[in-house]
Amino acid sequence: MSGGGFAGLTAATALARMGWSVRVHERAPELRTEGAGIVVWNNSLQVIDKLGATHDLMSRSMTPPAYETRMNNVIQSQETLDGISWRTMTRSHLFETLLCAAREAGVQVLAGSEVAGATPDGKISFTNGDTAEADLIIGADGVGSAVRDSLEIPLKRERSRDGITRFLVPRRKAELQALEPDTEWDNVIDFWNLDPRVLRVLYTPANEDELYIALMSPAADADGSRVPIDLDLWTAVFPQLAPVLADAAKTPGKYYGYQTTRLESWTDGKVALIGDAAHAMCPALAQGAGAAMQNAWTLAVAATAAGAAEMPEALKEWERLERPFTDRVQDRSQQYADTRAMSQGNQFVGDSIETALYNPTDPNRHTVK
Ligand code: FAD
Ligand code: 3HM
Repeated sequence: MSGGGFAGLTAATALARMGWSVRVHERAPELRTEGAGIVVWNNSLQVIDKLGATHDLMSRSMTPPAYETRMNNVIQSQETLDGISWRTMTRSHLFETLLCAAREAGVQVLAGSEVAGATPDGKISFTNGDTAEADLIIGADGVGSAVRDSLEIPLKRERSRDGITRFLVPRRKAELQALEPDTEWDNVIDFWNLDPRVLRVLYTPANEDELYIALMSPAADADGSRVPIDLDLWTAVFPQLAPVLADAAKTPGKYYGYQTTRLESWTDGKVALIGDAAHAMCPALAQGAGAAMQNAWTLAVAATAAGAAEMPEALKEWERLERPFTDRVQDRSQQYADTRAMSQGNQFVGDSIETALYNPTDPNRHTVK
């Protein structure tokens, strides 16, 4: 396995629990994740349950009462998302949960081990000159995947005009309540402003103590996309968030431009790609890591059912069956990024929630009902 992120740890744990001997090579010198908060939905919650990690995941995560959307601070919708399982948390909590599950399953995780590339016949090489062979090689090494690039799989990258800077800050619930007493500060609140200027704050409580805030602006807006953030600008537009914006201004932050990566193929011989290496997407529907975990699980099931000699065909069949679900959520997320239509509220309905509701662990999911 190349990469010990959400995709790599999930696939590794699933395979180890299905009887494989698994080694994860992670380039970073320490095992940890970057970023702030994350939302996970039924599709990945089902996988986490199969990995035996539900108890750990629940311990420092929450389901907010509603996903609220505001335009110029006027409430457009408060979606309670009844019937949909979803959970908010810090990224480090999700990562620690998956790492713990991997270790319990007997996965060997090597930090400071950088993969240089792989070949379709099952050879993997490392930047220190070492090589190894395996029945299955998985490229879960993120949007800049060395495994994918070494196979020279053609890809298309689409960029959007907007992007986001993410922060993890203290909740400061009492201070926020004092500023706006009628607000339910446990909700996710998606604060949009489109006119006269596109600036958005996505406010996501991650647990009792920690808050994830994501500040969106067009890349062309130099002041809006500046890091560290322009505190005067953001506080002028979102005065009700002043205490948490002040915390965000203390950390450097990194502006991330929305983008989608689509590959001609997710597999080549005994090599499969999952997660951002295969299908990075815009975050509007909060499904990048969810789709990564979904595909990690279904790949593990498909590979386990195949013998070593049938691996290339089994991987192709896995892609044929599973990829359309990911293609669709990539397209939808890209469309939301392009149209900014999440600002209208009431968007977690119909086709938009197909991926959130998907259960990749249901063996009958591809049979016509
Ligand atoms: P990564 O997390 O990038 O992990 C790849 C790993 O591979 C890293 O640890 C890296 O160090 C390692 N690596 C890289 N190269 C090598 C190499 N050559 N050798 C060995 N190791 C290597 N998703 C959600 O589901 N919900 C959300 O709410 C959500 N919000 C998001 C908000 C923003 C602003 C963004 C940008 C993304 C968001 N996502 C969300 C998407 C999610 O972060 C990604 O889809 C997810 O992290 C992908 O996981 P991954 O394991 O494929 O890749
Ligand atoms: C959870 C989440 N949802 C939407 C976005 C976005 O549109 O940038 C980011 C997120 O972390």
